[in-house]
Amino acid sequence: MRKIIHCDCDCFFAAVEMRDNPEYRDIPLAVGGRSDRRGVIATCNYKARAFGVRSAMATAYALKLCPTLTVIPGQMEKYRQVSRQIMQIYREVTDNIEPLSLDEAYLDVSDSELFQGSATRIAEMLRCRVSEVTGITISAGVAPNKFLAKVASDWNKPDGLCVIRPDQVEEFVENLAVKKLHGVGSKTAEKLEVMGVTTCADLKKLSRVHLAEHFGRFGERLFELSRGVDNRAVVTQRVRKSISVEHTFSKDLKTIEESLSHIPELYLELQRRFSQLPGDRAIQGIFVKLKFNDFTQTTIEHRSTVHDESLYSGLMKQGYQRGNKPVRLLGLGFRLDNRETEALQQLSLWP
Ligand code: TTP
Ligand code: MG
Ligand code: MG
Repeated sequence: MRKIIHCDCDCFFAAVEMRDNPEYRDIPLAVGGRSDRRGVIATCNYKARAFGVRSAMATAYALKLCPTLTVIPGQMEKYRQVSRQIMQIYREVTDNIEPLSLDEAYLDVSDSELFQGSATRIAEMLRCRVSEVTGITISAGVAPNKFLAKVASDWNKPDGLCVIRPDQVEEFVENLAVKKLHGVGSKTAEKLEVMGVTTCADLKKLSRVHLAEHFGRFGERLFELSRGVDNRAVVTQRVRKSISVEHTFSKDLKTIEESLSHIPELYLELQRRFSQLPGDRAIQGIFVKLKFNDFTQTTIEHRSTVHDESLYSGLMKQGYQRGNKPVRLLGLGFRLDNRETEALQQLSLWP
């Protein structure tokens, strides 16, 4: 049983600006691009959120929702520096850290002896330390796995803590909306809703087979997540899982023959990139990606430890049939076999 903490800063870019400029603290504030340049909001403080302003929203629209919103440009270098400072505080607790972005990280504290191994108290200590040292508040989630820790850190935001103990997992997950599940975007959520599924309790009623029929490989994942199961480890250094080459064509490719004719050049480039990977990497599969002119996309994979150009034609034909429309983007790739790399990494022999 793991003990995972997920930490995430509250309205990170805006929080740094509010810390450094007291006049911003009590007004709706956003960091983002200018409305007259079709800019978007990177983030905003919680005062602005009360008006409905959100990340990735057009600044012009945000100003409609909140006419008194102050929008300022970002200072990435400063945010990076604060981020480094925060990650350093996490590192005082454990080396088992997986940063996900500038403002968030997973920590695996399963083996920590701090506070007699209480992950809850470690999380509280981290929240205090970060706020004292950097003047930024973070929210933390404590749970037996990554997926739940991440959901939990969002639960009592801002400046909050949420702990999901192993004996609370079942009840917590049953009441959880499926759109909170890792990997479930708006499309999957809609599809599930049509199937009558909005909570994990609903999802749990569907069989493995049924889920696989509707969602392919992701069905298995849904089966597990809806039961609160997530066996992903905290990965300290990222290991490359795949390598690929993609090209968007200036004119859509109208026929399958036209798509097939681009395999040789893409394959050559893929091989070149593969040969530049550090170490001696084995492959465990190959894949083709197609994006059609309506921006739908599909990926076709084939498990294989060998690769040659001809294997890609078959995959591309299959992929093309799924859409049967002009193609705007083609990609070829290898799935890499990471077992050896991961073993080396555990021995710290990998760079
Ligand atoms: P988030 O952690 O997603 O958001 P946040 O920290 O601003 O707010 P919350 O309290 O909900 O965690 O992202 C961290 C930073 O990344 C955010 O401050 C700005 C940047 N960012 C963007 O630039 N564009 C985006 O669309 C998002 C989501 C974030
Ligand atoms: Mg954040
Ligand atoms: Mg974040």
